[in-house]
Amino acid sequence: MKILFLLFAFGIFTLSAAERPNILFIMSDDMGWAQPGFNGNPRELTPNLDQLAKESLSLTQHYTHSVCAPTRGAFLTGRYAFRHWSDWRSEDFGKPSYLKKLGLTLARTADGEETRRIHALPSEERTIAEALSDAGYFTSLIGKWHLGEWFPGNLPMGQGFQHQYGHYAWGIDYYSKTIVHNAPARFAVYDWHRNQEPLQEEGYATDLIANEASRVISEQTSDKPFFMYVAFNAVHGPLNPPPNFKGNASDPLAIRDAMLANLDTNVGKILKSLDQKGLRKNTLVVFTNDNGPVLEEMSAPYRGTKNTTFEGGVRTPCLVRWPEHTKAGSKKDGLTFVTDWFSTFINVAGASAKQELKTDSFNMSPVLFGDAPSPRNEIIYDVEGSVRLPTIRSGDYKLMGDILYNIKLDPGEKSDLASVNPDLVKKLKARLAQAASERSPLGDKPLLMEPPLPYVYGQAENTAVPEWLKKQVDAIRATQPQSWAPGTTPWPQAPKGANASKMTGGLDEKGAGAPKK
Ligand SMILES: [Ca+2]
Repeated sequence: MKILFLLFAFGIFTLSAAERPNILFIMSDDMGWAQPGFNGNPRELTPNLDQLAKESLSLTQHYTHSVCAPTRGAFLTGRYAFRHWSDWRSEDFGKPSYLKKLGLTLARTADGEETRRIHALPSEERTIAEALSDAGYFTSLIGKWHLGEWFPGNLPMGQGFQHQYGHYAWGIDYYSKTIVHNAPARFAVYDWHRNQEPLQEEGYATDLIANEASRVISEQTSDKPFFMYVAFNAVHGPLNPPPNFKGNASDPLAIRDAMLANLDTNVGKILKSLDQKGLRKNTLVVFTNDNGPVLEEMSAPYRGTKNTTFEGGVRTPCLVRWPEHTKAGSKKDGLTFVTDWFSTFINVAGASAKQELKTDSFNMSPVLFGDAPSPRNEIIYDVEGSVRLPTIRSGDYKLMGDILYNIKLDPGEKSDLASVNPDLVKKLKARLAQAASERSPLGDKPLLMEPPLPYVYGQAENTAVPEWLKKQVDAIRATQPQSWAPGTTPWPQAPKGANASKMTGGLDEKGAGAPKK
């Protein structure tokens, strides 16, 4: 009684876990609209996701930005990527073709070595992990971060996550846990961590991410609700076949299918661990993906790929399950954007919506858990100053650069209506220009990654590199190309125009593969 009184007196009384839902947000990487069975893939690669779809509300117009980092920054802050410059990825600041678009050149250390300027989600941003942490949630990030890989304030535990597991940068070799390069340096860097310490583990990244999520779920106690953000690296490249792969190892499509099936198995594993803990009823589960696929056929019936703002690049599968709140097997087609989870999670968690920074987030609870229509009528995907085409959705229309589509009547984006709707084009361009004017200055970017080629990401982690890690990274670097033809790089050039950088089935990042024993 006395303790209760004290808790009330200090205003720190929190609702029990039984009254506020746990939140499990699972995001896959580079999965196309057409890849899961519940969106029509006939090859039965995703039985667990298909089962989840049967139990969930499915959002058919859920959108994200068109690449990894912008979507992740928008999700965590409830703010469009351009507001915090997350429309530029950290690695872009080590690539001359990207830097040129900002009027910058490669930076050099005091010793004259070319290196990367540090770019990350600013620590001044209020993340959903910080908001939910303040509201008494246990917060964990398991998987990919991609919002800064160097300074502690830009790493997950500097941005509100109490537990961290996985990798910081854009991708990971699923076996060796290295990233293939640290642009402008062309050699591999180790990128696998638990609670921001280098972690030596054998196994396949997708399996390990699910194991960690299941373990953390199994350790939850009933006095505290949890927010778990599981960001799978699958099905992003490199094309590393999972351990049980029995297909043709020289067929990239067979490997992609196997990676998807493995992702599905692992989503099933996490959902099962919720059930085993008796947490299904009181857990809000969201499954979505960060951006379109690398191959256009995986976007069907939509046009475009990752890196484009065609529907195939930005319309993502989205399942929402909260028993007794969402209707199993139902669909809703109102506009939703990845930023909306910010206000929605704050609402269901009873967290504070107060903050100084402007959000671009709608609380979708009345839409998801009731009959309200979506309050969202507009999505700003990219504005001037981004590396991609300025693009806005407004009602049924979408303006991409100078091209105008009616998405409702022409979801496949075949008929450019710009010439017959000059007034609307003018109005939407003015809206985009106004939004772009709200972009904060980029700043001088004086902070550099030093050394230019660390052994491991995380500045603090790289100051005391364990021997096993050095040995492992040196062995991989010895297998990497030591020289490059002039003008060529191991990474793609900055995208240009509406079609950006189309890929074919065989082209993708090459990983180091399983460590040789
Ligand atoms: Ca991605």
